[in-house]
Amino acid sequence: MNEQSGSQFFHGACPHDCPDTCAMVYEAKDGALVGVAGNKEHPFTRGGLCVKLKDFHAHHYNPERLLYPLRRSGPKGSGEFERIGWDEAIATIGARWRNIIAEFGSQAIMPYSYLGNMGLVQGINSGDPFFNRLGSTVNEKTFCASGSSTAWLLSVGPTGGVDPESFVHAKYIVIWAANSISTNLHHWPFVLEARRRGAKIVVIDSCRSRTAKAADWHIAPKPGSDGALALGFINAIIEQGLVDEDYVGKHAYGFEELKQRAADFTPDYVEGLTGVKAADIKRFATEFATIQPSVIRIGVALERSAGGAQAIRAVCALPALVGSWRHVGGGLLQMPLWEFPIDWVKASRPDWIRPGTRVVNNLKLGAALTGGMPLDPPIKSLFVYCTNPVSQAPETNRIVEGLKREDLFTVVSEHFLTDTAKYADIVLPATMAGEHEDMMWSWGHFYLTYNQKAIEPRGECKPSSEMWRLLAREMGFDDEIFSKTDEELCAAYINWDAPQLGGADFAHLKERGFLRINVGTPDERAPHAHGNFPTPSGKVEFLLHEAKNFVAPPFRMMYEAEQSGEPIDPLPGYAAPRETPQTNPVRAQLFPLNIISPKSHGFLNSCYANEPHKIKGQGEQFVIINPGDAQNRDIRDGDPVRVFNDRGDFQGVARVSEDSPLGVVVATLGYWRSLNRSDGSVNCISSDAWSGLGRAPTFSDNLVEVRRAN
Ligand SMILES: Nc1nc2c(c(=O)[nH]1)N[C@H]1C(S)=C(S)[C@@H](COP(=O)(O)OP(=O)(O)OC[C@H]3O[C@@H](n4cnc5c(=O)[nH]c(N)nc54)[C@H](O)[C@@H]3O)O[C@H]1N2
Ligand SMILES: Nc1nc2c(c(=O)[nH]1)N[C@H]1C(S)=C(S)[C@@H](COP(=O)(O)OP(=O)(O)OC[C@H]3O[C@@H](n4cnc5c(=O)[nH]c(N)nc54)[C@H](O)[C@@H]3O)O[C@H]1N2
Ligand code: SF4
Ligand SMILES: [Mo]
Repeated sequence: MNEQSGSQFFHGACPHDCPDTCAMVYEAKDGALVGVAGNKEHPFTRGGLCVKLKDFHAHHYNPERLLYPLRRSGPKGSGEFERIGWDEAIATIGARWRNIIAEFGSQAIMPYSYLGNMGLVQGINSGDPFFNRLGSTVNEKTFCASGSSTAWLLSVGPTGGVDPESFVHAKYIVIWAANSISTNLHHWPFVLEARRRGAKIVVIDSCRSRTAKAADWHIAPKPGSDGALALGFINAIIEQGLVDEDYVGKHAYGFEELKQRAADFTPDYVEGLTGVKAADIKRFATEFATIQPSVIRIGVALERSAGGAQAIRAVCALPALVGSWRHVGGGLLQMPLWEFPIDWVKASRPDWIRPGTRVVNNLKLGAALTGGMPLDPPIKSLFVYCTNPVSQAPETNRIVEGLKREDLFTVVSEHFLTDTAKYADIVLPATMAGEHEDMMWSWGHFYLTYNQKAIEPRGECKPSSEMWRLLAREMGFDDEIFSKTDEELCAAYINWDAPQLGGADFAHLKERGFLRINVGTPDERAPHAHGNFPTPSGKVEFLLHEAKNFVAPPFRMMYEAEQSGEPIDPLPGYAAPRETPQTNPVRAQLFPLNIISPKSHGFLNSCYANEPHKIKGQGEQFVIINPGDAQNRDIRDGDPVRVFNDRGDFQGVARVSEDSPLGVVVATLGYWRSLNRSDGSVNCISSDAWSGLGRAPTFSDNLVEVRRAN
């Protein structure tokens, strides 16, 4: 904290589920948060904040913010609540839970959380110790990156891969199913710096995103066809004699088997599956192999179809085949998180889970609440924190149906009365980042970031940590973790003795606000120049032995990989999407268009999507449709349209544009259904089916029809 002109300055860390995890500086004056800026000293985020967070201080004072605990006073979903005190709220929850436990057992209670706050102390897994101690159902969290993480761990092991800062050294940069300019903004300058030094930028995206428009080459495969495309690249690399045989011989396992698998995926055959021209497949193979260092940034959207993670396994083979890993800036970037010295066991207490406790996945919430899966006992209480499933989870209409159940006791901890919180019986007001202490890891760079409390909480908001302490006391838990201060928790969840910290301590982090973990500098890091893959064979594994499906940490429960799944394909491969005109012509007669629902530029998932100035910047819910598809349906630019399938519908405004290829519509994510034209948003049409590996979502694997709305 520094003082200057009556202001005090504090270290901040953006709490959101964003790979950038910006280091911020809070400015407080007379006890109020009056400003926020990026921390200029941070080598990755370099002082800039995105459009979503640039007025983050004002977000704390949003007039709609929840400031007091509430109890429902009208029908579920009506939004009618009365103010109560914390004591009463906690006592009410305790009384209801004791009754539920007596009648149904503790597994009738289910927590439900996600990365609305990524902090170790206040975020996604902050409630794990409490709920594991309680004996509740375990909530498996696979909204994002579980497919790519599973593929990554199977192929290359828990390595951080290429440092995103090392991209400046690359000469051929492939951004595959990521819209970096919107979703990974602070990585983009490193990509542009590489271009200044002569690099070519290739974006592989099913629509013409902002990032695709800024690239040197946009390759547009049909949604969910990426596995075929990657196998086509492998085929073309092998057939054109571009394999780095020395590297493959020494550091890859299963080349002959992969070669056989890829043999069928000739460029002509792949053109038919993906829509990408055979000549382009060959050209990409040549450029990727010969313009070194070549590097691939794997976007999360790559996993969002039936064959998502299988496709990522194929992508993971590419840099090894051509020896990209030999070079600084060459190879692959999924997420650096794997090298962070975090003590997930302390942070989540998996050892407290009673043997045989059931697991319910985030994506199946609708089914779980409405009898769509066998659950004995049924879920009688749901505790939602750091997530907004009515906007973000698939099969939303079923979730709403479940949340309306009179016998379900729902508690939601929130900043706002979201589309989910509206259905709560008890609402608990949570602090925002300027009001509490926290420790952030990152899935987009190699820095730990520390967030100081800059001001007292507004109203009666409390940090998650304090909420768990109060609930623990109510339920009679006196374990040590429930009496630690936030500062003690921040310190306890990091392995300070780990070599990645190079002797740095918490005091050092608190002083500077961020800390680079010790993984080699961006100008010298080439982690797999000589192999050293942290896999069972020590090599890149194209071929696996007896591998079982599993859900990768950290997103399952932040600590443990479940290995008990079904056997999987030992090789990377192409698993076709479930819902396309080619793979499901019967369904496509009713619903002929593929929809993709990427992130909105102006919202962070559903955060900020209730703020009028943010909605103004982002525009109301729109549906991008190709002129050919629009014409067939008599839809003109600006027309209100209804998008639907048998799972539900939502309305938006048509944007007729070539940015969507023929047969594909794009509607970005995050809009609140209560603020949309109709009571619906894009996840009303999304399937809750898992991708084949890692139980990832299939948001890019859905057929819909679009009609003009009146
Ligand atoms: N502005 C903003 N930034 C964010 C977020 C946000 O909501 N808003 N959310 C954060 C979170 S939680 C995450 S996970 C990341 C995600 O960030 P990204 O990985 O960038 O994910 P998306 O924006 O969903 O999709 C990226 C691109 O993939 C394309 N795409 C979709 N399906 C397919 C497909 O099957 N194949 C191919 N090749 N392309 C496809 C989309 O058209 C889109 O342009 O962003 C984070 N950053
Ligand atoms: N169709 C479609 N659906 C998708 C995706 C997609 O691309 N397409 N992307 C998926 C992905 S990648 C993700 S990560 C998920 C994200 O889904 P969510 O994690 O549900 O995303 P958010 O909208 O950020 O929800 C966070 C909520 O937590 C609240 N919150 C923030 N901080 C705190 C806190 O400290 N305490 C408490 N109690 N609450 C807090 C916010 O107010 C907000 O309402 O969505 C998934 N859904
Ligand atoms: S949302 Fe991402 S880019 Fe924006 S401030 Fe937070 S970490 Fe930085
Ligand atoms: Mo995500």
